[in-house]
Amino acid sequence: MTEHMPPDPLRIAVVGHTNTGKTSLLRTLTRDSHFGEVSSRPSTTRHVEGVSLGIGATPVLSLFDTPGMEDSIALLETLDSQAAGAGRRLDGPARVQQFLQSPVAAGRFEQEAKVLRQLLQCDAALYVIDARDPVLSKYRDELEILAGCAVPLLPLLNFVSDARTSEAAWRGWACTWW
Ligand SMILES: Nc1nc2c(ncn2[C@@H]2O[C@H](COP(=O)(O)OP(=O)(O)O)[C@@H](O)[C@H]2O)c(=O)[nH]1
Ligand SMILES: [Mg+2]
Repeated sequence: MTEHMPPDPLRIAVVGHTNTGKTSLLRTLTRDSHFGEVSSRPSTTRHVEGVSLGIGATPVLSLFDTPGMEDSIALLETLDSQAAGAGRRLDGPARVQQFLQSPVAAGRFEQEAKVLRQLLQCDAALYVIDARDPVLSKYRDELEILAGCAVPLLPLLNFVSDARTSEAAWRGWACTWW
C-alpha cells in the first residue's frame, strides 16, 4: 500500500524592479514585520530569501523574495547578442540558461542572475509594479526577460492609492501580456 504523501509546496517568486515593494509584500503575506530589509534606498535586498508557509506542520507554499532587476535594457541586449552568437535558435529558458552560464552572470549582472536563477526554479511569480511610474522601456525589457523564463507571472500593481499613478497604462499594457 502506498502511503499518502502531501504534494510539494508551491514555489512562488516575488520579482520586479528595485523599490517596488517586493519585500514589503513578503512582510504582508507572511505577517512577519521583520522579514528582510525594507528601505526606500535601491538595492536593499541583495540575495534571494525564502520563507515557507504551511497548514499545521505541512508546508504548502514557499515564497522567495528577490533582488530588484536594475539594468534590464543592457541585460536584454546581452541576452540578444548571446543568442545571436549561439548559432542556433534558442527558446526563452535556454537563452536565460545560456546567460546564467556566462561570465557576466557572475559579474555585472550578478543581481539579475540571482532573480532569473530563482525564477527558473519556481512554479509562478508575482511581478510587483510601482504604478506611480509610467510604463518605461526599462520595464518592458524587464518583463520580456522575466517572461523568457516561461514561468507564469501574475502582475501586482503597488502604490495605486497614490494621487498620480499610471495604473490605467499599466493595466492596458498588462492586458497585452497576460
Ligand atoms: N506607501 C507605500 N509604501 C510602500 C508600499 N510598499 C512598499 N513601500 C515603501 O517602498 C519602499 C521600498 O519597499 P521595499 O519593500 O524595500 O521594496 P523592494 O526593493 O521592491 O523590496 C520602502 O520605503 C517601503 O516602505 C506600499 O504599498 N505603500
Ligand atoms: Mg527588497
